[in-house]
Amino acid sequence: ALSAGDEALVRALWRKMGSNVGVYTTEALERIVLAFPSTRIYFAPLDLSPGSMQLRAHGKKVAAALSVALGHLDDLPDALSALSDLHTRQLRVDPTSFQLLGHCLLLTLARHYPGDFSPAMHRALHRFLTHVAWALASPCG
Ligand code: ZNH
Repeated sequence: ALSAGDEALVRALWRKMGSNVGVYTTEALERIVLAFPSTRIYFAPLDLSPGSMQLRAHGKKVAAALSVALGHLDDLPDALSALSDLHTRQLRVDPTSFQLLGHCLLLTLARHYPGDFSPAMHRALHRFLTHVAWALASPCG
């Protein structure tokens, strides 16, 4: 699991973002499909133009899942089991794409919160996102 210090840093940034988590998650999605076009294949049914309603709606869902994950760091696989099923069995998202999304989210947050983005915050967020990706990418049951 994350260290208490890592968890505290992530929680502090989450509080600061408040209702903007979905805005930044959407920005990360806009970035992933532009910077890494190979990931577009997963999102084929969605309108991927910047600012699209579908992308924003999807960003909000991903943000909500990340917030749930933050509240369940001790039982992530359980808390995310339905989503893990979706990502492994149905969507078959490859591990690299999870890393790329994490990268895009880190970059987005660093741009919006430069003053908060110490190396320790970088590490804490990276660990958090790695844990979530791991829980989502491991088949359950
Ligand atoms: Zn994912 C979906 C989350 C990653 C792709 N997702 C989804 C959802 C959610 C999520 C919540 C919704 C579900 C329902 O509706 O039920 N994801 C998530 C998270 C993460 C992710 C948290 C991490 C961090 N994804 C991912 C990646 C990819 C994806 C990496 C690729 C690249 N997803 C996806 C898709 C979908 C999803 C494609 C479906 C969409 C639609 O709508 O169709």
